Amino acid sequence: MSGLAALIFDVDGTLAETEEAHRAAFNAAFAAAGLGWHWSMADYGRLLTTTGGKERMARWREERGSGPSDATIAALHGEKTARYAALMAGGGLMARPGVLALVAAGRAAGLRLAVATTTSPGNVEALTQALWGRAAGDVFDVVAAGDEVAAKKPAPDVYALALRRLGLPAAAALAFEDSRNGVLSARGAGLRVVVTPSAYTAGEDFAGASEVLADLTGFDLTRWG
Ligand code: XBP
Ligand code: MG
Repeated sequence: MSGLAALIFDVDGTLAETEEAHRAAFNAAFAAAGLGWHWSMADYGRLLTTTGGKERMARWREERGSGPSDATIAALHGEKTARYAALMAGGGLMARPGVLALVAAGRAAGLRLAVATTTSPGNVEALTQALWGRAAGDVFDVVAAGDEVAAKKPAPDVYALALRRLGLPAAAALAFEDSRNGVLSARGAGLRVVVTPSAYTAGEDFAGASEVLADLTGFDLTRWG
């Protein structure tokens, strides 16, 4: 794997099936605020095409024709994030198959490891604690997350930021994604991307992906020089 120097992972849906925890946290925050909003799985599946929790709430407001201000949405999102962290800390979350082994294999092979995600740095921290029992900075060399970029996926910004922080050209890295928006983002930054569709993204169009796999079990890094 001479030319490959880094692996860049999406978080939600790729490292673990987290979207049901996100949905539960959103609904709990809505209920606590007495907002009268509730997202079913069908609602959430549709809304997920809008990346970012605040942006997703704003879309729901627009679709309903009225709702809370942007400032209230930001506060609700803070409440949702706290509830999500508590759910992660409660235990029970599993990495998707092959993820822990691939991260360990990448480390052993001397590759640098990064995250490029739409969710917040705090949620990445909660997830690495849940999956590895370690801080995000211990598991990953670089974390590029959420509102650090102006435009979220499918824009290439978050992958471009991860590459900048790694100090590597796109050709030296491989991205791992679960969604069409993620593929568009990674490809926009010039990266090759492997897709493992998740519960909510199965059936999406992954055109542009180098490979689409059921999961990362037995993923062979030596094929990706
Ligand atoms: C994940 C997202 C996120 C999460 C919620 O996209 O879109 O918005 O659903 O996280 P990706 P926040 O896997 O492509 O990064 O509420 O923290 O935004
Ligand atoms: Mg994802």
